Amino acid sequence: MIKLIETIGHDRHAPEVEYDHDRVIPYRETPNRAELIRDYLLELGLAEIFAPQISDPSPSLSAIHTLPYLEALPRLSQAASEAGRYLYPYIFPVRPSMERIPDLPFGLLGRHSIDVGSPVGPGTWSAAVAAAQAAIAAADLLVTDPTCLPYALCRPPGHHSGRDFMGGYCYLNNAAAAAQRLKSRGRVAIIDIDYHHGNGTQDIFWDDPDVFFLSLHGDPQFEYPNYAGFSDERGGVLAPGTILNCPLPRLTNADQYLATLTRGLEAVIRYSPATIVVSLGFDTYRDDPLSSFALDLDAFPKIAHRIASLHLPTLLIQEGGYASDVLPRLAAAFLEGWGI
Ligand code: OKP
Ligand code: ZN
Repeated sequence: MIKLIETIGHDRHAPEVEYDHDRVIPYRETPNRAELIRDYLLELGLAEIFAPQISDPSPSLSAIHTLPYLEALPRLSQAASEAGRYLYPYIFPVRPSMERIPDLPFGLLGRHSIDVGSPVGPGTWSAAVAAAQAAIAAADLLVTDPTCLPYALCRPPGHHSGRDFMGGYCYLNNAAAAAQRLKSRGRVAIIDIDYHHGNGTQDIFWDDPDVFFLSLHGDPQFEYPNYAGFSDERGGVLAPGTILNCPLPRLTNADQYLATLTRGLEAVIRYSPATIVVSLGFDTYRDDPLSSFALDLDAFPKIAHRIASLHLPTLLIQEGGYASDVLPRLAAAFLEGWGI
């Protein structure tokens, strides 16, 4: 039985707008994403809610994020609460000559942001921590029962958040927190099937030989996050070959996607991990507002079935997926393909 783990209080993080170049548009990473998926899976009887014991996330978080970053986020939420609005970065101190951080509400924000897609509001820190806690609880559940399939409905998502940065709707890296927790059981492989490259996860485990990272995504030549996700990024000197990036072209269809996934999973098998973390995004769907792929609903059970065929203890971490009307059906199709 699939065990759904919700993010307690995720709706305290709900920015209203995001920037799309010269436009201000409604923020796409909305609270109802998680609610729609939960309601539909429960209605179909595909999953049951698991309410974990609340555990201290600090050991996992301080292993994957830097201390200055972990101190900056709650301070920024505090500053947002005093300002009574969401704070958006607009100055990025990318040069060494801009090291000094001004004592202003947004002073830390540009330093720890890669883009303008992760505004910080009064409830952002607590929601991000709760999402990481859900991911960590999923890992603990998997350790207790390696045959169950924990599914953490993390909100906000995490895979664009690196050791010391937020970006692309992400603040704390939920999948990395789960993987970090699972390392006590042996080598971990993270399989990132969100439409966007998991640059944050790659950043965190770049030099870690105990975590393998496989990502299939829109080619950074044309797609966010643009500055990472190329196939020649294979891991640092301490962990060469532990990253496998599979950038894919626009209009990638199910056959092309599944063929690439199969090759990627062969590399996962060669790595022989003890456990699997899936960064599960549904934005590969052809009608997703952020997607350029051509995957239809039928592709999702097949994707799930291939990953399930590894026959390894696995947990699921929710990342993206923005076609809210089909999102519940995409999640159900994925779980049905898993065959539980
Ligand atoms: C988060 B996840 C370009 C907007 C790009 C960033 C997308 C973040 C996706 N106009 N926005 O991987 O689903
Ligand atoms: Zn995505």
